[in-house]
Amino acid sequence: MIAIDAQRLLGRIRELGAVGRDGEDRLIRLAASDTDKQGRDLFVGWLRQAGLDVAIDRVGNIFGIWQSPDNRELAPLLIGSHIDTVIDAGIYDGCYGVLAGLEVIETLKATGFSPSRPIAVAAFTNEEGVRYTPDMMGSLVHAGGIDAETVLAAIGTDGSVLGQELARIGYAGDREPGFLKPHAYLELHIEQGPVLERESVPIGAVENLQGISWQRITIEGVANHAGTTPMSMRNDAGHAAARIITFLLDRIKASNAPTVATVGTIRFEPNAINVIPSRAVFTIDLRDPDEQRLQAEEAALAAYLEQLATDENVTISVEQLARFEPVIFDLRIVERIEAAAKRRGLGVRRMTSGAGHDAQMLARIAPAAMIFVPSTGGISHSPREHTDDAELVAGANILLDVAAQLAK
Ligand code: HGY
Ligand code: MN
Ligand code: MN
Repeated sequence: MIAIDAQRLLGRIRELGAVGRDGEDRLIRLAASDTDKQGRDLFVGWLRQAGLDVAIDRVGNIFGIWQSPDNRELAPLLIGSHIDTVIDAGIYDGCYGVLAGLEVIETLKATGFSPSRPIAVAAFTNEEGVRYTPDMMGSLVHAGGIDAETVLAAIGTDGSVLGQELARIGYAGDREPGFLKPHAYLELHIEQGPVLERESVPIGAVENLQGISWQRITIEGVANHAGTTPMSMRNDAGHAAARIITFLLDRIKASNAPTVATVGTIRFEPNAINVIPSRAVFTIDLRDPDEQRLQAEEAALAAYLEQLATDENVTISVEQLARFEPVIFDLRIVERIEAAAKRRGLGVRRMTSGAGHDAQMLARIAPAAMIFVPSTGGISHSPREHTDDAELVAGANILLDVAAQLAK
């Protein structure tokens, strides 16, 4: 059985993982930032070295395409993920799947494999959604779920405009988003959760992905003196925020459902020790594999906000930053992943993805599925993110096997 070049893949993961570190050695490559440019430039250099046709679309999605005169008319097999990161990230999230896609193409080329259709690897813009929302932005445009103009006008948490930033870093490409209509889509990714490691299973055949709801809550109160204002006379945006967060997280913790809720960002204004906050702004990340249950939790939160506004004498506004329903992946591809693992003597199990991925957007326009490999300690979105080399190589070989079948 052919196999990928393990040292080349592992070396590139580490080389890309060294790009975009700050003074405290934290890995930060937020979408369309200078450090994102550094990562993009490195990846495009590898695409060109591999002799692929490089195409960049108007929202900065990067494609490396292996095609020949006699197959370029056919819809390509697309393998992708992302190389933008969160703040203080690990080196595997997204990057592993993009570099493994390139590795698969280079391995197939080197072994004289002649695909019946083109094979392309993609690095999608702004999968993480940390600087600009929604997340999975570039793949959502590619899938026709949002138009390019809306995305290019997106305002970042730093007040920047995505389209201007892409132009500034040289990745406002000329191809029309969605120009590449995939025959099928594969994404290899670290699990970013505890399941595979806990069960000592090296390969996950991902059959579905949970629904995601991102909201920004803004609470308007009245600034006043912390010492002289009686508790009964306060319009305290800070206390209201604390009550909402406690309501939501206690409620989700008490439910026996797989629902998860996270408040990852919060700020007070004027943010002074002796001033009752006049404003509180925070985000809620709510997820559930069941759409009805996700809607029920959103409704329960909305009802609580309404009642709390009266209780605390504040005004509360909600902005929906992202909302994606759960996705079911293509069963035939899931079965190919399972069969490929068994052929290589690797344990495999079907599973749900807790994290969002570009695959959930590509699934709108092509048969798609994902392959997971274990995350040590189930940790991700952290510098402690880790997957053993042997597990990384095993996952890439499964990607190779399934890609070769789909491209035959
Ligand atoms: O938020 C997510 O699940 C993904 O990492 N963007
Ligand atoms: Mn990812
Ligand atoms: Mn991520």
